[in-house]
Amino acid sequence: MAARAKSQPAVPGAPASAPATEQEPTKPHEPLPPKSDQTGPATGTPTGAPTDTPQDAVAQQGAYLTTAQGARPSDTDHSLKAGPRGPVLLQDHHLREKITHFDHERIPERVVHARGAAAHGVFVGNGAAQKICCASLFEKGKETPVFVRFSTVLGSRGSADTVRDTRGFATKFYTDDGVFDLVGNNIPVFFIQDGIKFPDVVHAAKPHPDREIPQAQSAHDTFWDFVTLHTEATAHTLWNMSDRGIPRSYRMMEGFGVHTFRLINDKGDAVLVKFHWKPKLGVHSLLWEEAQIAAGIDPDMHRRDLADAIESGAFPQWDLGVQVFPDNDEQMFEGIDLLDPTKLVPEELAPVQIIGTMTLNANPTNYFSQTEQVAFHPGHLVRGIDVTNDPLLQGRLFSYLDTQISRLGGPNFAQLPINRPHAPVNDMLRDGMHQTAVHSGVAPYRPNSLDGGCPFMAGSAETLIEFPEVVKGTKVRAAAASFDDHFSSARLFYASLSEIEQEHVAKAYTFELGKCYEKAIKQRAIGVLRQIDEELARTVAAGLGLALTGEPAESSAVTVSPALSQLGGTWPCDGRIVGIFATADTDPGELAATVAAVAEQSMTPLVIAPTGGEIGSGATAVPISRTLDTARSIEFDALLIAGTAPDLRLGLLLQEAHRHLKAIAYTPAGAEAITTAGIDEKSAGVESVDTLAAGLEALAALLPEHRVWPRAAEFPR
Ligand code: HDD
Repeated sequence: MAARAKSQPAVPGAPASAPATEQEPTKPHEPLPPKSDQTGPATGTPTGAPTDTPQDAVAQQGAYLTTAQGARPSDTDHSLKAGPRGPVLLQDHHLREKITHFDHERIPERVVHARGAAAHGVFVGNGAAQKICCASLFEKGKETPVFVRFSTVLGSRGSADTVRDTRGFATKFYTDDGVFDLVGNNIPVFFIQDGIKFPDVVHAAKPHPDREIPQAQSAHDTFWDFVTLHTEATAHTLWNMSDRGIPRSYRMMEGFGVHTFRLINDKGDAVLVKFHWKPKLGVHSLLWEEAQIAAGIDPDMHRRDLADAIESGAFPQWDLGVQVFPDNDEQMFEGIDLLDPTKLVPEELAPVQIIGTMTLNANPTNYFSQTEQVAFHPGHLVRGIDVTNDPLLQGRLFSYLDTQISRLGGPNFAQLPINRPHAPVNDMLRDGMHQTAVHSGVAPYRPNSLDGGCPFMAGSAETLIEFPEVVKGTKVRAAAASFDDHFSSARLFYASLSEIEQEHVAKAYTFELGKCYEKAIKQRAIGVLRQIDEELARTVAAGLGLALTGEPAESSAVTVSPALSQLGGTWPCDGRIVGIFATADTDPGELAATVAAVAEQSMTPLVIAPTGGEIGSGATAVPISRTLDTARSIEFDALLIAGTAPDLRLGLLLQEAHRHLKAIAYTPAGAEAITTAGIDEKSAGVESVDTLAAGLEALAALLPEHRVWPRAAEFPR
């Protein structure tokens, strides 16, 4: 359907505005002289991306310390006093400026998704979406800069990365047509169906208001009270209890737009789509014990992993894909309501068609000005991409603009370097807190005759397309009847998991509910679990020592989507960490060659030894990266053991790695360490080798499957 003609009245009965040619006093021309913050030495790379950005020059000019006013103080370590032991003088402006600014350094953290890590990158369209969408970023070969922020949802800014939670996956595309934000999660369904319930679910999931505990956890009474009383949350809760809730790395997560969006082509034809990010490294997770250990040993695990991988040149990549559906009146597909964000459409029914690839290739140069100040909004759309009536999405369209005003201190946050569009900006927004642009002209309204008519309205071939959907209905606070189906999506996901993934789900429910105090809540949860799977409910009830209460599911019919399981494939090992345990007896030449060989395979070698320093001496010396004081199993994807040490921590390292199903190889010099740790040398994925080179070969053969899954059978269930 074509977009509404420009001269057509927006409100029925209102007079049509005059055609553009009559309205403008002059013909469109180049805009008035650009705002001082849009060109010239003050802006450079608008996002402050790590190039030779003159933005940095503005931040730090000259070699000498100055006050904020540019004067050079003589000393910054002592306040001005009446004598060295006397009182501090009120006239010390340098002191007051320094302390006052420090007192105001913090801004409110995000009300959700407070803890995050981000990276710059580029998106390249492959042209496959051009028939259905006129957005320039999807054109074949078109390169669009991006900034991506990954996050946990519940924890505050200083919380641990590896908690069980949903992960945010928000992408800002700086397109030629303006900014497009795809603000998604690593889970394709959501807890609630309507934005009006967002404050409720967040209040329930955040720490209890009396003691403010637990931090960054869903394992507490109010969360489980909410999700068992609001059974629309069943599918999202199940995804959180699955391995998806504890990713191995931000680089190894899928991303989902969750809602159904509308894409429109140049002819005005529309289709409905769901966006998917597919990681080239596959989808991998931690084990729960690893996640817990990491929260203590390395709470920055995911942040560090992302930054280290990018710094070492192992640039993470994702394909962007869409599932495409006809835009008909029902907005249903194979019985699945496309406006219900608690539902997913199996890829087997609607394949994900790849429309481009994103590479993250640069770390932020400043956490605050980029990762913290970035402001996403699902309503930041460009020509060719529009929203649908999903009531959750509609609520979000209000919330994100609003939150930035309190978080970033006013309405001018789009002028912050990381938020600036790369497209020219000529809005009629003026003044306000933190206004940094120096606008020219006198007539920020239109039409006007004083600024030569500028800014002009672009022609319909260039403007945003607000799809002219026919809307009618009775004003009502209600949801569609199809929104009453709260369990089919959860059943589908659970049935699609492999046996070991299902075991992890049962253990996660048992752990989380085991942390609740109220028996009635746990008992209610068992009733909800019966609606997903009878055996799952039985296992969790047994683990909690509860009766199998509630009713069995009315229907046991379930479809299966193999694409939802994480297991069964092989993936590239870029950025994987191989720990090599060596001692003073290890041959430095052989060790150096192995370290180099690991790096050549785009993996990260870390040499572990009983104490710090180097193995060998002189030019061939190999630096030691970790000692038995600083090494812990969670950091390594695989271990190569080339020595032993009379130290219990070496045993602990090996036992944990073994229990966590990590690939292990050992040379004859490492055999004693394996035996001392009590590891059966016949255990799956524990390889005895003659040389370090052979050990690396053995590990490289095991790592593409992420873990040695068959070893799980060796442990008691
Ligand atoms: Fe949201 C942040 C993702 C529903 C209100 N959300 C936020 C971020 C992500 C998501 C990734 C962090 C962005 C960043 O890194 O800065 N949110 C989602 C997804 C949702 C969703 C995938 C459902 C499909 N959110 C949602 C609803 C509301 C909000 C229904 C309110 C009605 N979300 C917010 C917020 C935040 C936010 C309060 C906090 C900080 C911010 O926006 O910038 O406005």
